[in-house]
Parts: sequence; structure tokens; C-alpha cells
Amino acid sequence: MRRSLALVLLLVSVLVGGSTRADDGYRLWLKYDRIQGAALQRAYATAFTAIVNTESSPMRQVAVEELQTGLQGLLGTKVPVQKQASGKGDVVLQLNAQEQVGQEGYHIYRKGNQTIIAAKTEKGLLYGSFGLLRHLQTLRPLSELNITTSPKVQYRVLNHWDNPNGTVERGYAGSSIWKWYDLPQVIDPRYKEYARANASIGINATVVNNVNASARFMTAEYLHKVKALADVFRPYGIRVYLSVRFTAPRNVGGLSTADPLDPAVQQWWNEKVKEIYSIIPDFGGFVVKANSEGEPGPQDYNRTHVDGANMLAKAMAPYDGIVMWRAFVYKADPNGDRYKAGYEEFKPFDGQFDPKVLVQVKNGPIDFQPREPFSPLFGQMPQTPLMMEFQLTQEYLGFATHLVYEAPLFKETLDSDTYVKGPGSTVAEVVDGSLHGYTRTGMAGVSNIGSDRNWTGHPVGQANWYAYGRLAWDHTLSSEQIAEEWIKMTLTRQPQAVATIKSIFMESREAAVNYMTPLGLHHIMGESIHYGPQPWLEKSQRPDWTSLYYHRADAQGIGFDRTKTGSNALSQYAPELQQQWGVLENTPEKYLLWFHHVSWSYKMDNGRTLWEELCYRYYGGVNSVEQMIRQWDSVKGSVDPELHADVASRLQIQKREAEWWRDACVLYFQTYSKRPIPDDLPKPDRTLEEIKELVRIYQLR
Ligand code: GCW
Repeated sequence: MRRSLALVLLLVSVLVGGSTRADDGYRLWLKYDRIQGAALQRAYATAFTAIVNTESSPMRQVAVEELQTGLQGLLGTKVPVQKQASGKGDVVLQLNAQEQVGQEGYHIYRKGNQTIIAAKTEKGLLYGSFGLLRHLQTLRPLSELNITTSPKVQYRVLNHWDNPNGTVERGYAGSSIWKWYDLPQVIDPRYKEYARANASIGINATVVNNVNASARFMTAEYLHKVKALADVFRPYGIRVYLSVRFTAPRNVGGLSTADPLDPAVQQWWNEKVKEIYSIIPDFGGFVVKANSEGEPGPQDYNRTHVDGANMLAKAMAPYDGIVMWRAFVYKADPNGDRYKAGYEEFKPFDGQFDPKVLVQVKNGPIDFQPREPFSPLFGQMPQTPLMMEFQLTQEYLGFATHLVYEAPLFKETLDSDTYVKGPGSTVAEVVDGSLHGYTRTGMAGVSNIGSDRNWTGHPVGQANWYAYGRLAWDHTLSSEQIAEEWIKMTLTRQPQAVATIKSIFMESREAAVNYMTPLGLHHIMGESIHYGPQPWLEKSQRPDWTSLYYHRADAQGIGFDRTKTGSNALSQYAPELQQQWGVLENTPEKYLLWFHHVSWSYKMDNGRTLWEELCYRYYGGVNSVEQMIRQWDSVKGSVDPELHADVASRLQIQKREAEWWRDACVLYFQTYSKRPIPDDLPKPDRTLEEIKELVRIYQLR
């Protein structure tokens, strides 16, 4: 009885109210909710009364479908699609070879009462359609409808670290969205939503499996599953790529070796690639993690990265595919410096890779820390296209419990000056090819997407996916602008609330750096799981997996000397940077402990000692989170209640964990500094042993 009453009520509320359902985040930033405000509503409604499309093709069809859905949602009226222009209120999709845009770019402009989306290719039309909708979703005036834009890099890639069993390495948003056991017969509707979201920000490549790769994906059985995904993604301009296990010829090919110089191995790969293209004609190519963290690679056969990468590139020769070879390598050497490993192994190979190879480099030299200087490889391999690899999933940024808007992190790396061709030779210009004239360019982001209803676990994780795509398209966009777009498209369009949320976003990354790893500390997190603080980690399977290896705290001070008196990792950078970062007084405080072992009594710019400043940073980080909580509270009426409550609860966890970090690090480093916590700061109300116990609980099996 009760149940049927509830059902009736539900039905009535859906019929009457339409949107009584709370916002669960599933629609991402493609919400298209009705625009409020009479003036803008009127202006938009008369400007867009029909969609004019003369050709039919799968890509045009999805562009038109998106425009129709979007306009209907935003304007509240159905907008018809027609073949003929009506002269006013038309949105016209127009191919035009003369447009001054790149192959994927577009030009949107007003011509009389019409809006023209012009491009050289259908892909440009697709991106332009999303571009127009974004303009309206963010409430920009019609008078500003004159947009010319083309992507700055060619391969705009999402890397999924998704395993065949449905788990996601470093994934915090549920399980994999790929249902390998159901494919190819069952096509989850999510695949299409995923493609729409990516197309809307210009992502054109997806690597669907983990770089710690299973050879399974090289079997016909699995290639047909991958093909089913490729078929869904194709109209959205997205090509599918696979991570390969270097020993696949042995694992699934029946060969006794995977030596890249062995003719039988080469033959196997040639045939495998041929088979792949017969199944997926627009297959994008391979990603390879070789001789890194135990993964197999050419060095197992006394061959080099070049031998391995070029063998795969040769197999790709007849096709339009590429090989993305990762430079994330380091050896367990207690006397070495992991910082230097990528450069040492790869720099000597500059100019030797096949033209189809891009070397994929993580933004920093260690591993996606809250803050890292840019990897010294950028700028130092002028003859080898280097791709940027960012991490969207928050492996070192508090998983899905911390609100950290990552665009400022991405921008910090991209805007860094390498000085390799004089001042102003930024990392972004290395990556977009303009500095060294790379013929291929790319950016990869390690995905934060999972099966959670809202895709990313933390609702703000969506903003990181969004920001990554926008920056891969155009690295000159500002973090603020991207934040504002996403907030307006996803959370609220009320100006005051937008401003407040934007300010939360903009302070969030620095807050995390302060409560986790201020002043250039790095790699002091929980062992293996990478959750919570563990600066006291002194022993592990490998020396470079401990915390001590990195912070080097002792009675005198703290930090890793990477100058000439230490590991001299600095020698891998341009002389200008060696001079800046090599001298303690000239080193930006944010990088201090990356490059110097600094005395506890060292005087900082503000007159405090290093020890005092370290304490203030940790306490400041927690204060920032408290401030974020208050700010988020203040926008309660402007954001969907369910979503608001979700973020509010996560902020509470973030505060609790920021306090762990603070207490753990201050108390632990105090055992070396032997100095008091400054008087005006409250003392931790627990002991170091108590926090150690907390961290231990999370590491129990
Ligand atoms: O960040 C580290 C992660 C590993 C990951 C590795 C990599 C896929 O802890 O889980 O493995 O980097 O980038 O290869």
C-alpha cells in the first residue's frame, strides 16, 4: 500500500514539477538548464530559432543533436533542424576551406540575424557546436559571439589506468566505466555520455587501459570489445588507443622472446598492428610503460628505449597511428637521485626516435606531487616530440575527499620558463611544438573518471577533467576563466555565488600544498596507498619509496641538496635556472626544499626561521580549508542541495585530514628541529604516536 502511494507521488511530482530529482552530477557540465533572466532569455530566443544543416554524416548528426538538446534546454523551446536557411535566427553549420583556423578549429560569428559555425572539417563543426553552447551556458552576450579558436596541441589524450577486471589503478570514483565482460554486445549508455563530455572540451583520444598493461588487450577477443567502444566514440571525434604490454608476443603470441630486434618479434607486431587496423580502421596507436616499476621492456633483452619504441613505430608505418613512449623511469639506487633518472635515460636518445614516436613526460621529475618543478626533460630534447602527462586523479592530492582545483597546478608547469632558447621559452611552447618545431604534439591526462554516478567521486573532480581538456586545447586560457566556465555550466549562474566558488577553487591547490608539502617538501605520503602523511617512513622495498630519501631531515635542517654540493640534479636545467635555483637566497620559497638542505634557523624573506615558517604553512593550510568551508556554506542557497551537501561533507573530511597532515608533519619534524611550535599557534592535541597509529589503520590489509 505504502509503496504504491509513494510511486504515485513520485509520478505526480515528476509530471508536475519535472525536476524534483536532485542533481546527482551525472550530466556533468552539459546540463543545459533553462536560462533565467528575461532580457537574455529574449535575446537568445530570437537569435536561435532554427538549426541549418545541409549534409548528413554521423558527425554532423551528433553535432546537430547536441545543438538541439542544448538550445531546447537553455531556451525552453524546441529548435527545429532544417536544410534551408530561413534568413533569421538560423544557426548554420558551414564547411569553409578558407577559414583561418586549424583542421580542428572553428569560427563562430554573427551575420545579420544568423549565427554561423564555420570550420574546415566536420570535426571543427562539432567542436564549434559545443563552443556555441558553452557561450550560452556561461551567459555571454550575443555581441561577443565572434570566436576563432584552434587547438594548440594535436593529440589531446585521456589515459585510463583501468584494468580488465574492472578496477582502476589510483581510481577513487568507483570501478571502471568500461564493462569488459559485457562488451561488445552490451553498450552502456555511459559510453556516449563520456564521448559527449570529451568532445565538448576537445579531447580527441582515449587510452582505455592501464599503462601497467595486460596482454589481454592484444587478443582478437578484446580487440572486438575495444572496437565496440571505438564505434561509439567515432562520431565524437575520439580515437581509441591501447596501452601495450611489451612482452605481449610472449604472453599471447606464443613466441619465446619479446626482443625488439628479433625478426620474429617484429613480424608479430607488424601482423598484430595489421589485425588491429582491420578491426578498428581509425585506431590511434599505443602507449608504453617500459622498464619502469617492474614492467617489462626492451632493456630486459639488452636493448634500448629507442629499439623498443621504433619497432612499434615501424609496425605502425602503414597506418595513421603513433607510439607514446613514457619517460617515467627510475632505478632503486640508494646513492642516486630519482630526480635525475628520466633525463639521464632519455636525453641521450634525442633525435633517434622514429617520427611516429612521442615521448610522454610527467609534468615533474618525481611523481605528480602537489607541487613539483617542471621536468628537466622539457626543453632538452629538441629533436623529439615530448608530450605532457598530467594526473587528474588525485593520487597525491587527497583522493576524492579533497577539493583541489588542479588548473593552477597545470598552468604553473605550462608557464614555467625553461630558458632553453632565452627567457620566455616556456614548457607550454615546448609541448605545443612552437619552440622546437615538433611535427607531432600532445598532452595526456590520467583520468579521474569512474563508475560513480557523478563520474569523479568528488563533484569538483569534474572541474579537473574539464580544465585539463580546455588547457590541452588552449594552454593560454587562465585558471580563473576555466573555473568560471565550469562553475556556471555546472553549479550555479548567480554572480555572487560564482565569485565565491571561484575563490574557493583558486585557493584550494595552494591550501593542499601548505597542509601536505609546503616549501618544496615532497614524497612524504603514506606508503603504497599514498593516502595521508607518513614523513617517518624510513624503510621500504626500495630506498626511493621512503620519505626519508626525499626530506632528509636531520639535526641541522631539512631538504634535498640538488645543487653542486649534492646530487647536482640542477645541472639538467638551463644555466639561468641553475643560477636561480642553485643559490639558496635566489630560490623561490615554493621550491626551497626541492633543491637545498636548509638549516632550521635559516631566515626566510618574512624574517621567520625556516622551522617557524614550516609550522605557519602547515597551520595556514588547515586555516585555508576552514575558510573554504565557510565560503562553501555561504553559497548554500545557490547550489543544488544534494550537491551542496555532498561537497560540504567532503570538506569536513578534508579538514580532518589536513589536520592529520599538519600534526603529523609538525610533530615529526620537531623531533629533528628540537624547536618549539611558535607561541601564537595552538599545539596539536595528540601525540605523534597517536597519528602514526591512525595512518597505520589505513594501511592494514
Ligand atoms: O604515480 C605512480 C603510481 C602508479 C602508476 C605509476 C605510473 C600506473 O603510484 O600506480 O602506475 O605512477 O605512472 O606508471
